[in-house]
Amino acid sequence: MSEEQVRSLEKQFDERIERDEKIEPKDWMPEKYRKTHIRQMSQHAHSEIVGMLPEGNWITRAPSLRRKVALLAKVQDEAGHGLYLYSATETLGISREEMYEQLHTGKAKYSSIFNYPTVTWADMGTVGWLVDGAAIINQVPLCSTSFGPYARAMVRVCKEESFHQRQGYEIMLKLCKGTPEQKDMAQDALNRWWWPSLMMLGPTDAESVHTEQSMKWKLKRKSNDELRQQFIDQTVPQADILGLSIPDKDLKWNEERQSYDFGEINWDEFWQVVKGHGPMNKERIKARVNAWEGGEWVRDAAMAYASKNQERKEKQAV
Ligand code: FAQ
Repeated sequence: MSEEQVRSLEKQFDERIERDEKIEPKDWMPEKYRKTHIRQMSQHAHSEIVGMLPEGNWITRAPSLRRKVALLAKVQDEAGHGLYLYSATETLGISREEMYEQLHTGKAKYSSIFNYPTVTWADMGTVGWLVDGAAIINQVPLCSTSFGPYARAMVRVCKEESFHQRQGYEIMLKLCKGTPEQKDMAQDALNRWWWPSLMMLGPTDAESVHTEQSMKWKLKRKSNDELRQQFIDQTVPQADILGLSIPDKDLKWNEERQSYDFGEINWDEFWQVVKGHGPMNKERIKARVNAWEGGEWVRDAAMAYASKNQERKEKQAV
């Protein structure tokens, strides 16, 4: 293809983005657009799958049958989100095996938040309340992202995340209305998860290398800092209802901005976690690699079954 033809295709592509048209897998797209989507969407899929681990840890220890059923359903939903997202990413020409390989070798990232341990039952409440709360704020704008399969997957994901957030908040409400020990447990969980939840929304806009281009392509519809502010403004009143205090001495309502001012985020901690040195990074990857290796016989059996079926069909057709 000549340079002139590429320029003309790029122009048509930019115009489609401008008109808010969805880009579909078989449409022409710039190579960078394809690669950026593979990066973000596969990282998103990995986050959902790795995100099952901190909560999976509590399924056998949930304090009642009702809690167990709800947690089990939530973790299953996360598996489903991962699978939609892997399928949507495959439409861009990368295989699932390649994506897994990138996760297992550390080439692809997944959300920093899942590298923290879930040490008490209150962590299940806090993960639902804060982590799913932040995930919804990040993902609702993705329902109108420019790449069709990603945008459509996000609609269902967001509905389910909303249930997840409410089940987490309900656990917190119950603990906060319980004994002083239960309330302390809830406060302790909030103290540990608050800052990592703010970090989850990504580096500051000044440090974010992808935001500018991703906003132009309408992959991202809001910047990391905008989402973080929205998350804080939404969550502080919820903490007030619970009677819990946000562990930030600089948190203050700003009348002029009609938003909360907040304290300095420890970005060194964030980058350490992103680079693989968080409290649970090694365990998380080990669990995924073990699941992949341990599942080899299942994949082999499924392939053998599929090829036997195919042979049978071919014989019947003769
Ligand atoms: N952790 O230039 P930016 C969930 C990386 S799903 C690790 O700002 P971008 C559901 C970033 O990749 C949670 N790395 O990047 C659930 C880039 O590195 P790269 C996941 C991070 O893409 C709930 C570099 O830093 N959600 O929670 C993080 O424009 C409960 C520079 O950053 C999504 O994936 C981080 N937190 O903005 C499941 C949503 N932040 O790739 C279970 C879709 C940034 O060049 C239980 N993704 N980095 O090597 C997004 O919206 C965006 O990708 C951002 C980052 C906002 C995460």
